[in-house]
Amino acid sequence: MSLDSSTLLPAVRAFLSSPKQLLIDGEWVDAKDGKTFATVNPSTEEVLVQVAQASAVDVDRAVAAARNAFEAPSPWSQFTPRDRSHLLWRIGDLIEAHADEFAQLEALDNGKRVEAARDGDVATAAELFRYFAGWATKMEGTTIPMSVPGRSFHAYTRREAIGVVAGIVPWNFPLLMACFKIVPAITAGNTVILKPAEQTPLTALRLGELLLEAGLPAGVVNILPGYGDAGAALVDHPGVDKVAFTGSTEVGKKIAAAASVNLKKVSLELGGKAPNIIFADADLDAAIAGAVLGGYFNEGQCCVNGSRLYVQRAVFDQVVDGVAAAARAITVGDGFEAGAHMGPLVSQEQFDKVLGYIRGAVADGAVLSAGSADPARDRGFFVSPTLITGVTEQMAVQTDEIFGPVVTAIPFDTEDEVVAAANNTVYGLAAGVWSNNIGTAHRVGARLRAGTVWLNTWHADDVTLPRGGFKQSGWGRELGSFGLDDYTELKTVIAELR
Ligand code: TXE
Repeated sequence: MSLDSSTLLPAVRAFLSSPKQLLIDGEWVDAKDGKTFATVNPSTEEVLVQVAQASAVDVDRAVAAARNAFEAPSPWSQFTPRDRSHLLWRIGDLIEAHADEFAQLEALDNGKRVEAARDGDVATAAELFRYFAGWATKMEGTTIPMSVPGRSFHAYTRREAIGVVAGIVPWNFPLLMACFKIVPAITAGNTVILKPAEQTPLTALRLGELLLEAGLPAGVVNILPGYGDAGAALVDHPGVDKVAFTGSTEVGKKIAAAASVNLKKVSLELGGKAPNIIFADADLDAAIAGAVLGGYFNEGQCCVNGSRLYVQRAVFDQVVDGVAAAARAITVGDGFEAGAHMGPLVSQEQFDKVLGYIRGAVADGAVLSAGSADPARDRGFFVSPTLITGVTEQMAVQTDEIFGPVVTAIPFDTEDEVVAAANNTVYGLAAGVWSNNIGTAHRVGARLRAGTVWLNTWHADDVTLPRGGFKQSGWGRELGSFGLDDYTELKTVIAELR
């Protein structure tokens, strides 16, 4: 089945044919200056729909709405933890009930396969609401003994909401990244202004409709589609208490610098260049399959993908042949196309960037063991899954985050040598080790400087697990029990018992 309008659910067609506006204070409104921008289907390069484009004045309106919604005696401030818990659960159910619709919108706007969106992004988004629904009633403090001779005290801690949170998200998992910011923030009682990526605003807007349908009070979540200038206006705004950002390390540094002016809280989930290490004693079939999944998942546009493959010399050729054969067997096609395994990259910009890196590697003398430096199709931003050998540690393809279906493979001899090479990067988001020797796997895993380490697996994940980066891959951790910490302030209360 390929894409024509009859493929689309009536609800998706209706959504696309209604105006796409900003969500501020529970109302759908145009941008103050009337500006809109086009969002494009990366499979066809056609404009899907025009979307209202937020600017700094809209940011002012949204921050005022979020502040009002936060401060007592607003309806949101009267929500008990149990009220928040029930609301979160209800939203999870609504997302699940509209899963096919979300999946089609994601396939249109981002390019990924409908099944991948439905079973991955959308299912996880629903689960995220349910997981955090449990935490809303469990944000407990502690009682702490004090020692002051001759006096008596009762001291305890409380975890309280920070206030107005700006969530700025990228385009690789549009709905899911929006939920990564919104869910822990509202679980803790904060209010939110979400800025979706300019490439993929649609599922966040549909989520906004469901949030209102579920009964979230006006102003608790505001949604401002727009470009980086709207994101920067949020970061600069004195009325924003915390910025939660996922995106490039380059923009993450700008955000950290700008937010330091009034010392907003900042959490950052940034780029990665994960090393995937295969020892000769590994289960090679599993390791090859893991290298393929780890390298090409989500069209390679995933910050924890294993883009640097290190293979012990004795099995290097065997692993390279296996990964190359699997890469060649991957067919590209639009997100609705039967039999296609991989969609296009998200945008012209990303397409040009990725092909540029492949061409650069070839010019530097590297070898394409699979894939191509040419577009995989005449139309749309399709890139063939590519495996590059003959690479040196100095080549740009080895040092930079490419964010496309590009994996490099380098042989190694010793454990010390490969650990040094794997850690020789500014990034530290994810890493992986394949070995049937339990000692090797855990020992090397402990030596790798990364926030997530997979042993004999890749992309195994759950909303219960914290994630985040060492080094220039970020600040803070998302999800799991740790995921709430970055959305709360810790207050210490000391009472003298007289
Ligand atoms: O990211 P940006 P881009 C990496 C990946 C990719 C590269 C560029 O390597 O090729 O970044 O992608 C908003 N103040 N990742 O250009 O610019 C922007 O509007 C505030 C890794 O799309 O970082 C969008 O909403 N906000 C990453 C969001 O930031 C600003 C996922 C991300 O955009 C801003 C995506 C500013 N000055 C890209 N400038 C990951 N960690 O998963 C832009 N934005």
